[in-house]
Formats: sequence, C-alpha cells, structure tokens
Amino acid sequence: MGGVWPTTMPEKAIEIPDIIGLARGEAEYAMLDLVNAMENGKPYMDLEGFWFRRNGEIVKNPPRSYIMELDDMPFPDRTIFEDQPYMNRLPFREFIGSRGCPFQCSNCFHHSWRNHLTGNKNYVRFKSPDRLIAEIKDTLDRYPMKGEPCIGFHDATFTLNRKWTLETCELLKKEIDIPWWCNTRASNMDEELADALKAGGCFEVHVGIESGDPKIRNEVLRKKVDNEQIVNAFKMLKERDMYTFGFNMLGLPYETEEAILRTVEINRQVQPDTIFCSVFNPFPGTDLYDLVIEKGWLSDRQVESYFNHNSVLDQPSIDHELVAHYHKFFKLMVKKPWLAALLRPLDRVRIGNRTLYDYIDDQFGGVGVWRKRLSRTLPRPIKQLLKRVLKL
Ligand code: B12
Ligand code: SF4
Repeated sequence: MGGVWPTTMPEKAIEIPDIIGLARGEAEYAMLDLVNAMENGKPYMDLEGFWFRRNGEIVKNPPRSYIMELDDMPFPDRTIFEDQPYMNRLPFREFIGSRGCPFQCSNCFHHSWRNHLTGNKNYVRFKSPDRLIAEIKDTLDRYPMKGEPCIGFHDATFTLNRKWTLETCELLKKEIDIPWWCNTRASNMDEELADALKAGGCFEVHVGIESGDPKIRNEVLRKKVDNEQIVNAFKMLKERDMYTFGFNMLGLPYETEEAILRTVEINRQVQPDTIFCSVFNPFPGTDLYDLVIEKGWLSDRQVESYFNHNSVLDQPSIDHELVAHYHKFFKLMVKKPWLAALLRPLDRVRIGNRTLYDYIDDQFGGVGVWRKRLSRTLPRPIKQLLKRVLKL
C-alpha cells in the first residue's frame, strides 16, 4: 500500500488486517529495491521507505529522501491501461510536469507530506521542459487519440516557476500543438503568463477560489491569495478566451452563513465558466484535521460520496444542514439567482426526515436532468424564446 494516507498516517494504515507493508513517500526507487531484493532472495525488511508487519511487530524503516532528479526516471509505464479499451478511447491524456508545492494550505496534503518526510529542502521539483515534451510525445505516439484530443496537466501550480512555464508553453505549441488545460493559483497569474498559456495552446485553466471570505481563505486555509488577485486572474484568462474553472469549498472551519454568501458573491463577480463546489472534508494528516479534532467538531456522520451535500463537521458557527442547503443551490445562486430564489423554499419544507426539494430531486433526477430533458423535447423556437426570457 502507498500514497498520501499511508504516508501521513502510517500507524492507522498498517493496522488494516490485510496490509502487510506500506511505502511512505515517493516509491519508484523503493519499489525497485523491494522487487530486486525479492527476486534475488535477499532480505528486504530493513529497506528505507517501507513499514512492514513481521510476526506481530511493526518494522518502521526511515523514509527515503525525495527523488531529486525527475528527469532520471523512465517515463511512467502506461501499459497497465492497454487492456482497458475504455481508457484508450478517451480523447485526452494526462501528465505531471512537477512534484511538490511550496505553499502551506492547511487543508491540502502538501504540508503534511513534507513534514512527514525529509524536511522542506527542494520539495518542489520540475521535469525539464524537454523531458516533459519527450514524455508527452512518447505517450501520444504509443496511444494516439481520436476525436478532438486534448491533454491535461495535474501540476499543483503550472505557473509556479516563470522560466519553466514560458519554456514549456513555447515547446508545447512547437512540438505538440494539441489544446491543453492546467491548474494554477490566482497569485501566480499575470499578463505575461496568461499570454504564454494562450500562445502555448492552453484552452482551460483551473483556479482555486476556495472561499469568498478573505479571513477563511487566508487565516484558516493559509491560502495567501487575496480577492483582487482572484478577480484579476479570472479577468486575464477570460480576456484571452480561455475557459475558466473555479474551485470552491463550503462548510470550512469557522464557516458562517455570511461567509458562504461571500463565496457566492465572488463567484458572481468572476463568473467561472465551470463552478466546482464541494463540502469541506478534513483529510487525516492535515493541520485542518488536527484543528477539527482539537475543537471537537468532527461528528460521526458518514459521507457516502465526496460529492454529496453533507458536512462531517458540527461546529458552532454554522449548522451542517445550512451548509447542505447552500451546497445544493450554490451554482444556481451564482448563475441563476432568480431560479435559486424560486427553488430554495422547497428545501425548507420537510416531509418526514427529508425536504420537499430532496424528494423532488430524487424522484425526478434533479434540475440539471430536467433542463436537458426540456431542451431535447421542446421545439427550437420555444427554446429560444425561453432562453431569451429566462436567460437560461
Ligand atoms: C491526478 C489526481 C486525481 C485524479 C486522478 C486521475 C488519474 N487518472 O490518475 C482525479 C481527478 C480523478 C482525482 C480524484 C480525487 N482526488 Co486526487 N489527486 C490527483 C493529484 C493531483 C495527482 C496524483 C498523482 O498522480 N501524482 C503523481 C504520482 C507519481 O504521485 P503519487 O500519487 O503521490 O504517488 C507516489 C506515492 O504516493 C507512492 N504511491 C502511491 N500509490 C502507491 C501505491 C503503492 C502500492 C505504493 C507502494 C506506493 C504508492 O508512490 C508514487 C510514486 O512516487 C493529487 C495531488 C498530487 N500532486 O499528488 C491529488 C490527490 C491525490 N487527490 C486528492 C483527493 C482528495 C481526491 C478526491 C477525493 C477529490 C474529490 N473530492 O473527489 C478524488 C478521489 C478519487 C478516488 N476515487 O480516489 C487528495 C488526497 C488527499 C489525501 N489526504 O488523501 C490529493 C493529494 C490532492 C490534495 N491536494 O489534497 N485525483
Ligand atoms: S497551493 Fe494548492 S497544491 Fe499548493 S498547498 Fe495550496 S492547495 Fe495545496
């Protein structure tokens, strides 16, 4: 087992009955050592980077240091997907050009990951632009895409290192010339970077808004991004016809109704083309998780999916049902406030332990489904009239 959770919470992870060992941190070379030792019949219980269970005791080896030279590693092996036709039919391929993030956001795994491993030094590392382009070319040659292809970059902040970003954008246009998307922070965007992204073929940029309340964003989440930077970043991207994607969270620690309304407001102001909004879930190992435990705000409510409306927090500043209510209507409140005003009262009427809105939503598949159904069945002139009148 490996990944974020076993790295930051190894004591918990190793307790799972079927887990005989776990890797902490970046595991490419650790796995290589393990496989080599096993193949050659050599002992492996003391290999750096692993915890093992042995005869009822736990062997805790120290973590390995980060992989400093990402260029020295072979390209990621994607052959595992070859017998999954669904994956190969997808008209996109995804990559990562860097590892690590220099920021300390209290909800994110990076500060925790870094603290659990070998300190802060050189945590952020980049593949060289040439090397990244070579990896993309190799993947596209082996797994060509049909339809309207695009590529995506999962780097935490694609515009973190200006020199790297400018060079990579230039090469992407010159050598690949396929539309691509990336993530960034509003504080890491300016005219030069926005121009470079556009010229490099970027069609969509994902930006974290997180909360419209500057205190929650900067003091609770430690995001270090102010409202003005958010507004400017969206403006610069939209001016260049790039599609924008805004990430938001509701129900954060110290959330209030006013703070949620500020989050609605800033989204109205910047109008992301796609609004993504989730209910905050504290991940074990992060500082925010420790905070909610210390405050006694973590309830025993379970969430079945990361995408549903329920908050696991019971905190004095806001009721969890109010968080759920706003989460149901968040996008509508931003994009179609009149429709939200019409539908929100349905969520106040209770039938048994559910609200009338939930009942209708469950029975009929939700507002989105009805919009699609209507759009398919109504004659075109009526649709156009409705669009004009209702601004749908
Ligand atoms: C890409 C990505 C996704 C993609 C996955 C796409 C894909 N095709 O793979 C999508 C968008 C689907 C996704 C979804 C989600 N994600 Co995500 N995702 C990432 C992201 C950005 C990159 C992961 C990655 O590939 N890294 C590159 C590889 C090389 O690094 P790695 O994953 O850490 O793996 C290394 C080690 O961890 C270890 N290792 C990992 N697994 C294993 C297994 C074994 C056996 C061993 C030995 C070692 C090992 O070795 C690897 C090589 O060094 C990370 C953030 C990040 N930068 O890592 C978040 C991240 C992993 N995601 C996260 C979350 C929360 C989610 C969601 C729950 C979000 C949501 N609300 O729905 C869902 C859950 C989906 C699911 N079913 O699990 C969190 C996890 C937090 C936590 N504490 O666990 C992260 C860390 C983001 C964050 N900022 O907090 N995600
Ligand atoms: S900037 Fe993004 S990736 Fe970096 S620590 Fe903050 S939330 Fe995590």
